[in-house]
Amino acid sequence: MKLALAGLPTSGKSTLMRALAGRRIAVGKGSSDASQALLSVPDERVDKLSAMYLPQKTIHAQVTFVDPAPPVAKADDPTTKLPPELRQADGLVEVVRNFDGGLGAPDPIGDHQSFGEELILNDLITVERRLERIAEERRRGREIDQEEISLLEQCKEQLNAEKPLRLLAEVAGHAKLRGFGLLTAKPVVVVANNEEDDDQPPDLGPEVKPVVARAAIEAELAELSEEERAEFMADLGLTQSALDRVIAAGYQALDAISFFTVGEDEVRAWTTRRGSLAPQAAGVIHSDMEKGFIRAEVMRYQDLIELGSEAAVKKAGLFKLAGKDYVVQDGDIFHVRFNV
Ligand SMILES: Nc1nc2c(ncn2[C@@H]2O[C@H](COP(=O)(O)OP(=O)(O)OP(=O)(O)O)[C@@H](O)[C@H]2O)c(=O)[nH]1
Ligand SMILES: [Mg+2]
Repeated sequence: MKLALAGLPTSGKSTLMRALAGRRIAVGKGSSDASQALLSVPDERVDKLSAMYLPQKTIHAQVTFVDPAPPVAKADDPTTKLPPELRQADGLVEVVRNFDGGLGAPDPIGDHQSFGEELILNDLITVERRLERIAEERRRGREIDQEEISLLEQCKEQLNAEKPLRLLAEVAGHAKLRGFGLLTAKPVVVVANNEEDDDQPPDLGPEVKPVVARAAIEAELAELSEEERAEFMADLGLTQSALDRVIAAGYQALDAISFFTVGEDEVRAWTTRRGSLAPQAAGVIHSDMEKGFIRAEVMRYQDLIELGSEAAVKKAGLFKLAGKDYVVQDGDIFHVRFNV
């Protein structure tokens, strides 16, 4: 799963990225690329499972953050104002400037609104271009897809009313539109990049609850040793880095769920799309598990914590056998039975 940093120029995306990069899980190719980082998603459930099983390895869910390079905008094409990477992302993390930093008094609500308008305009152009192409195909006597036209028209109406497509989830999430990467259909988390001495969330309108971060401080923290960091944080009166909240909020916004595998060797969180069936989820662990899927034995995280052990969950009759049609739930603990 991939989250792209977005927002107006100089809102602090690259500064936040530098801070996040300090947390990257180093794995192979691209792990030193400053504009991308694979990160561990903080999840108390994983920590509790780990305390119960005392495994050799504990692995949290993972999410990639990218900071696309600022695009070279062409005057005659408004869609070039936004980096193309935003379309490919599963979700957006919109960074809003709420510091002066010599850039002028911040206007977070104004910036948030104008960025929203930019996204809407971008989608409107995508939709209109597609409709024009279909009209062209019709003129040439080609067969056209009425359903796609109807979906696009509904999108157009929504966008013309200056509303994001995520409020029209069934239309925007339709398989026929998925390939367009419509920006306002994507889940979004707003990060307010605050002045160093300010921990209050700015007012961004009634529907937006921003995560407050101070990117400049976080980026400085990221460069310190463990010891220096503790000292610096104490000086600033900080008990926790805001990065945990940024990562967790971004992950939670995605249309994804976490399920777990547990054992003495490893406790691990995995990510799958909401609505995934058991074999698909098993396939996230290993493709052989999907191919040779027989069934999964499933416990609910909550049951395990409340009853204290796997044996107690079994005894209470809360251990389920999940077949190929089982829809995986967030917090399921899985033992997959498969053959190869
Ligand atoms: N005071 C202060 N300055 C910041 C903060 N975050 C970023 N800056 C400064 O603001 C300027 C822009 O920050 P960047 O991180 O480059 O912003 P950006 O969003 O990546 O900008 P573009 O990539 O050009 O769109 C830089 O001079 C940063 O040092 C912050 O939290 N506080
Ligand atoms: Mg930048």
